[in-house]
Amino acid sequence: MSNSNGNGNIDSFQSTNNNNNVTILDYKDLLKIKDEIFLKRLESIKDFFENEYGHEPEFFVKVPGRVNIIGEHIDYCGYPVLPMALEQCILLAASKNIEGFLHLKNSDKKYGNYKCEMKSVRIDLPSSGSPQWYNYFLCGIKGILDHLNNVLPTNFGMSIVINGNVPPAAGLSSSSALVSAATLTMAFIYKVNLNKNLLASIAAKCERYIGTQGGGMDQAIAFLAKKGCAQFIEFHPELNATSVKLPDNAYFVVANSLTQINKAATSDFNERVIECRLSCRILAKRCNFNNWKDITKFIHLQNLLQCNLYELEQLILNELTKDIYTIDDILEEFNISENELIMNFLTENTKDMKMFKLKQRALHVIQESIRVNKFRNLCESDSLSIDMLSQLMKGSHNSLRHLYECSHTNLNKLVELSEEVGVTGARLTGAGWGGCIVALCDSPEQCQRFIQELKEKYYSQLPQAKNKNLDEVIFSTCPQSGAEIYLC
Ligand code: ADP
Ligand code: NG1
Repeated sequence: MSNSNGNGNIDSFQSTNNNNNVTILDYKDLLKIKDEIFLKRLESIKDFFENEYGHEPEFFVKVPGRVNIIGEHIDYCGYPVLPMALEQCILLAASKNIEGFLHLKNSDKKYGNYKCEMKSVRIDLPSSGSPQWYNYFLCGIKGILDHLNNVLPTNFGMSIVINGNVPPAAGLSSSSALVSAATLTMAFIYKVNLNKNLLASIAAKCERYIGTQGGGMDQAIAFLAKKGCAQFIEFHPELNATSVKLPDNAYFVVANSLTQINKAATSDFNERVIECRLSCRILAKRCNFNNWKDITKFIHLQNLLQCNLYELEQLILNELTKDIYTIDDILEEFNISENELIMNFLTENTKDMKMFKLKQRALHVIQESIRVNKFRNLCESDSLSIDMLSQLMKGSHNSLRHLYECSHTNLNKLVELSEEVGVTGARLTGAGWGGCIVALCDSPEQCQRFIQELKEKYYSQLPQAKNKNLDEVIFSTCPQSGAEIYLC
């Protein structure tokens, strides 16, 4: 059982890549540094690729999923978050082709083949339900095409095989791992600068083609993760990741509630983003900023006000007094027409919103940001205890449950069971409304006991858990490295 720094499984390899570019390794070097399971997985993708396309791939791309330790639903408000990369990742094998086609094949048959001309890549989203899986890949392609102003060499195509083991739609960022893998593959083939910050920003922007207004945490950790450390990721004034060493006696467990939720299939995620933007604009207007319409992120407002998070919290309590804001309240507040509200303030899938819980959402964002700062400071202090970190994680879950209303009965059940068996630091991770919790244990023994208890008390009662390999559903984890390229 590895602790939060991954000790016990440290590989001696040190990347020679000392700039901020994605690491590129020779396939043969991997034999020295990766474990057998990983190498077997690569071999089988290579075989699959050769069977499908009749030749070897030119390179592989690896992009990890992530678990967010603390700092939920605040990245799109501009505030820092604290995730770490998982071992579970998207792996793909790729080569150029000269027919000008994009061929996508997935080793998991539930994701059917896809083919299109590279010059006519289009993301067609359904009017309801989840997007087709390949659209996430197309987002990455469009991201690089946008970056290159759509200049594409003629007869340029790509043949790809994808293999992923990040549990999908579970808050562990399988979608961003896929989008980021596509972005990196395109960037590598097109000889775009492989700067990690640049690629993370492109991937964050282009994933919004899928319809959700994410904040960039997932793509940032996908590229900027470092083995052995969590990352404190800031988005302002620019994207920046600082390694945070987690305590030696911290052991993180991820437990999947097995309630799946595809963010792009419902309006819940975007509704929260909209509520945050509206709260921010109301506060900006009340503080007499003429450009209030453009002030949509709390961090921007905070910088303009030159205040601290506690002062911003007080401003919210003073100004956003209603529990529920109606459309009429918003129109009156901004002195705009309903048409302008729909056109300029709402998104396609939030245009029918009738009620807005502005105070609750704003309070969550500011209080969660305070918790992130406390968590990071504790990790760097001598007076740290696992209990103090646990209290912050518990506070985060309660806020997500009651103020942000993005939890789920099964997530709450997992958190309550955790507490019952003595693990107080447990919270939903990722977007919520289903998916996983992350829990903090203080020893390998507690970790093992905890996993066992949840197997008995939660999974044994859950119909969805039947016939599942529970080791993939509940597991301990420690920080892994970010995106890499392996040359064949
Ligand atoms: P998450 O929280 O995991 O990012 P999302 O709902 O945003 O969840 O995205 C999940 C979607 O990403 C899946 O429904 C599927 O379309 C796509 N996806 C994830 N993993 C894979 C994979 N291995 N192969 C193909 N598509 C995948
Ligand atoms: P996941 O858990 O991958 O659905 C989403 C957003 C993040 C962040 C979290 C909540 C995307 C791609 N990801 O993550 O940016 O806002 O929710 O903290 O939209």
